[in-house]
Amino acid sequence: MNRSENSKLLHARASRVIPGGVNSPVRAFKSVGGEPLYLVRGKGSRVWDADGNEYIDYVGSWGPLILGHAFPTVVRAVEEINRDGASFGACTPIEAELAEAVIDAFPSIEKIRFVSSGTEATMSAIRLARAYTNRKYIIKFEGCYHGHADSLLVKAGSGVATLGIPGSAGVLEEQAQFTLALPFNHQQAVEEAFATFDGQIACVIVEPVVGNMGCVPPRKGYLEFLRSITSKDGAVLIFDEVMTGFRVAFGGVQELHKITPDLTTLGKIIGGGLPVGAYGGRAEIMDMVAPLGPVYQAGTLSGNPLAMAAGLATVRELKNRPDIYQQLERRTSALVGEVLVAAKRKGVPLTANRVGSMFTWFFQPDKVHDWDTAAKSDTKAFAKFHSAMLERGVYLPPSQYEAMFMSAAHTDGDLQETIEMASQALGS
Ligand code: KE4
Repeated sequence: MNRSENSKLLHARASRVIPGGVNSPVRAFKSVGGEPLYLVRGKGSRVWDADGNEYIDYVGSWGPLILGHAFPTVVRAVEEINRDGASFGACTPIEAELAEAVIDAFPSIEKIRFVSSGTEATMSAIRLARAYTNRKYIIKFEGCYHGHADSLLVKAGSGVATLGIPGSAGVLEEQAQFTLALPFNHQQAVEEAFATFDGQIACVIVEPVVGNMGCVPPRKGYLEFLRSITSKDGAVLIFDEVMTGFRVAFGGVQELHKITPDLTTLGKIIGGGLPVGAYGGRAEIMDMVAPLGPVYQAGTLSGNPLAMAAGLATVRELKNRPDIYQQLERRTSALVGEVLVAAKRKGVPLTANRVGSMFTWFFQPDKVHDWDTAAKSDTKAFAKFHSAMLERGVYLPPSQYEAMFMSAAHTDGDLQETIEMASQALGS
């Protein structure tokens, strides 16, 4: 049994002064039960908690740490730039350096604006799309998460292509009604929405490979369909690559599928573990953003030197070591496949989706291709697996509906250990 006294004490203290003791809900372990971990150190593929327990980490801070924890080049870059001041709220040379490095990887991006979170990125991209098209309605997909902006915390209405309803307390019906929440991977629902709201849809925002209902790839032809129907109608196509950017490929999903979205949102890896988000795309659209144009968006710490340095060091490392992606592909494919074999041997219904080094094991017998199928998963079985793996020193995301991540720091030894622990956990 892992020791957890210190984590418990720390959580009691935090819970007195922070809602739920957490600064982001998923960290509270509500969907897997038990007490949240309090992590004190990470190095490479490993993290340690306040009780000294060591884990192989497959959360990786929810995606940013593709190089692993405390990657020396990233640590050094932040230390060095910090010595000259952490923030100025003024222009600094490093912002254009990171902008150029990101644009180099994403040809669809002609201009980019840095913000401090993925939420800010998607919220700004939606505002920009509405201004550019002078239209009100937006389309998002059930099971996709784009951060917590009001217009994106919206659930599907009663029928397909009906007005959205608030997905959170505090979101107004008046706001939700302009968001259509459609099933992912279903072309007909999108065709109906564009027919019903012909010429009124400002944008479609999509996680081109979904991470937030667990990993769910697009069906063959689906992204091409979204590109075609938005181009025909004059709606803006936004690829939310906050999670997939530099993750599934150096140039994200748009590189894998050779699709050019109008706008792209990024985050996570481009901050290398520090707070960075970004939105970018065609100059014709981006030039509408203040101070050039009428769309206002701002941020005290946007383009912050520390965050830019961490992101630039990370992106440059990935650029200089393209072998990383082949290595991640090989290792992640082996891990996901071996655990499926172990589950079959133990008679545990398990399927998986994987794109590159992001993946999810779904505790059910059927393939998952949208929210309705994802929601059939046995979350209790996942919770048991999660705690059995924690007991065995493997830290998985505390929710069936999250993607797991392999980093370049994970070794073949880590994989063998994880497969062995999973085999035991599935049998327990
Ligand atoms: P942030 O505001 O959390 O930086 O980014 C929001 C966001 C936008 N788009 C996508 C595709 C995302 O995955 C996210 C955030 N991802 C979650 C993990 N699934 C963040 C973890 C959390 O909420 O604590």
